[in-house]
Amino acid sequence: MNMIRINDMLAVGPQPSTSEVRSLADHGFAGLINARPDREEPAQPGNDAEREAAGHAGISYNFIPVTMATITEADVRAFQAAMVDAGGTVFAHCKTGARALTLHVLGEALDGRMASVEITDLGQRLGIDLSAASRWLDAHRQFRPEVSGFFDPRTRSVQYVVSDSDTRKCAIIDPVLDFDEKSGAITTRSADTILSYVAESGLTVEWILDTHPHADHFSAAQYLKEKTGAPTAIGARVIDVQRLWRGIYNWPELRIDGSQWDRLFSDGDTFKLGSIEARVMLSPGHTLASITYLIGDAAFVHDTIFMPDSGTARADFPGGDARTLWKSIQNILELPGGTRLFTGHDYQPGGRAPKWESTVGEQKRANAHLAGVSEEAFAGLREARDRTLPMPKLILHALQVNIQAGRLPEPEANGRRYLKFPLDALEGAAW
Ligand SMILES: N[C@@H](CCC(=O)N[C@@H](CS)C(=O)NCC(=O)O)C(=O)O
Ligand SMILES: [Fe+2]
Repeated sequence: MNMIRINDMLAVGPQPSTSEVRSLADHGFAGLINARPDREEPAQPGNDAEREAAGHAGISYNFIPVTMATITEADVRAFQAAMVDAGGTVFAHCKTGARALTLHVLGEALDGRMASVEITDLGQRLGIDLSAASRWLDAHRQFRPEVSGFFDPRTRSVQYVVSDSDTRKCAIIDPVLDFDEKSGAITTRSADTILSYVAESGLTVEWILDTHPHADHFSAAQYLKEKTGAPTAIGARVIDVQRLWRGIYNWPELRIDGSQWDRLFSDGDTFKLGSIEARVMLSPGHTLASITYLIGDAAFVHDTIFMPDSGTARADFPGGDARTLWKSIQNILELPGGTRLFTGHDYQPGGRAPKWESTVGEQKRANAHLAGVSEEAFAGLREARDRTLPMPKLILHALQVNIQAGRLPEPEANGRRYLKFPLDALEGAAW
């Protein structure tokens, strides 16, 4: 049989006959992958005949029909799963073997085991045209940013660095400025960890983004802007949040025009992260100003949806609303099923290790507050739960800093900075 051995686990080749499929086990194969759509040629045995012949030979069989122009990441992952499923050496074929090998090398590249140049070399060495794989990877990179999450155990916030591997440009999303409320001490440890990662990875910071004015921690946006020179941004409705909290803090001097940020994003606004297209979706409900950043296939949803076992964010802060949150979540769940969702907090239900990445598909299937739940039921559940939640311990500390883009209050004559709290201004006291 005509085949090319790629490694211990894989050989690829052109279309085998059904009798050749039957003999695969005798040649030491444990599985067959058919990557060829039916009816490409009249003489082709086709899926049913191959499945039957593989069954006869007692080897695993997987049908992953692809054309070079339409290979998706799901196809690549299915190919990897089929290799695991076989539990031994696999023969993968299409018409010539090129598509089968393309599926394999794309999986290797996605998992960081092969670089583009190694794919080209391999193709040349084997005389198989793998140029489609290189083109696929280029297009994929523009669609699929690298995302690193930095979990802050103190506030259980997740901060992100999202980067374009092509241009090495990155955005920092929702960075935390550390604050110890017991002593009033501030450090920049979390933000400095992010800066070290950025430097070690050879990245340039192009954006410092906040998804909303946080109620549980200080934003490190201003500190990072001073360190990197990159522009800061938040949702344009932050102006409404500023107006609301100017009243609560009795703070007439506060500018409520959003001018503390370099850019204010409205629903549907687009921008570039390196070569990757990014789009802003308005996602109010948790706060008036919440937005989702959709960067390639990665949506930074912050406090809308948490991990599926955690459900959703609360909607009872000033300006919050459960039904508005429901609508924002529905917009997010209308994104393609494979869209990666990166949440802003993980409260680690049951004490499990922190997690922050899911997909639209997983959330639709399994979110504890959403799967099989109507808007009515969600609003009831959310409002009932919110009545039981005490206010975040830093809400009064954090908002006065965060509605100023993470600027601390100006020092007084003695050089010290002071926060100011209203008494009896918020509901939700937990005695
Ligand atoms: N115990 C935390 C609560 C923080 C909190 O309320 N987090 C918001 C997001 S900013 C939330 O949605 N929490 C959901 C929940 O606690 O179930 C604190 O005091 O900081
Ligand atoms: Fe929040």
